[in-house]
Amino acid sequence: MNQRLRTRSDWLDEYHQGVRYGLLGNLILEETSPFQKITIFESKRYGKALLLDDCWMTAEKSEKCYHECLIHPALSCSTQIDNILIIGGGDGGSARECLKYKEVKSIDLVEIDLRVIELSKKYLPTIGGNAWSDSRLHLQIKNGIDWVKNAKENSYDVIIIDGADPIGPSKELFSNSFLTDCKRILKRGGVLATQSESPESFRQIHINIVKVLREIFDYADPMYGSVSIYPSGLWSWTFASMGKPKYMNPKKSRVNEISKNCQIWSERWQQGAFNIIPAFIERELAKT
Ligand code: SPD
Repeated sequence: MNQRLRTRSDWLDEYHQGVRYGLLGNLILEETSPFQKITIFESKRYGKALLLDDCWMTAEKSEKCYHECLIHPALSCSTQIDNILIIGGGDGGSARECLKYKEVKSIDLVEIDLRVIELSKKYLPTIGGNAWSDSRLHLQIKNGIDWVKNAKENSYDVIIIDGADPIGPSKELFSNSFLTDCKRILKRGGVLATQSESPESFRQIHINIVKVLREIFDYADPMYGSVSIYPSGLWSWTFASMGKPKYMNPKKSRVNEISKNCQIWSERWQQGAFNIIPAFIERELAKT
């Protein structure tokens, strides 16, 4: 029998600008929370996966390509890493990566949608792993925009923004006002890290967020890597800091502490990932 035809009905696709990005597998669950549509899908290639509003968020066997890249340039480089704020990140992967560092004393994980946490714990338990039971992790089921607005000045050493694409509840996470509040609550010497979409399939959004961060912070630079389940496969994370580009120089002791436990991230990988900025993006960012 023709294998391609036989399995056709089991494809789940994210549609974006006339292109579809799909995985073969079985639908496990679909529900609508007060905030968004949530889907759990068991894919043959990458294991169980989470989609929000029909967009791929994470999958058991590809999540490290995303979470390691978002977390380690910030945590290996920030002056201190005692107090961390994660906005979003309800699947637990970002918290798990932060908790690899003994220096981390406390993480506030502010997730707007409790169902994302509940379903991630139930269907994707390997992504959060031991983070869910680590006493350093404090779950706050709240709106991240309000949390940042109300937080005291200089309250966090590192801020991680692990949101979805800028539609639905994540739209504000790309705004000037939210990111200005983030700067206010970030300690000097600290690093802000955000997922910043694809320079190919979300080109203008990508350019805009780097420009906005450069207006607010003294330094902001995008870093590039591959997340095969996301539109185009080419993804970016952007890091920002004051005084100097703190995120460029990992501390040796922290590199030694975590690098054996990483699949993608290493000091060498990080250096290359900042340097592979596409030429047209560099030119766009240079324009005022
Ligand atoms: N297009 C997908 C962008 C999603 C970024 N966040 C994923 C959440 C993983 N913790």
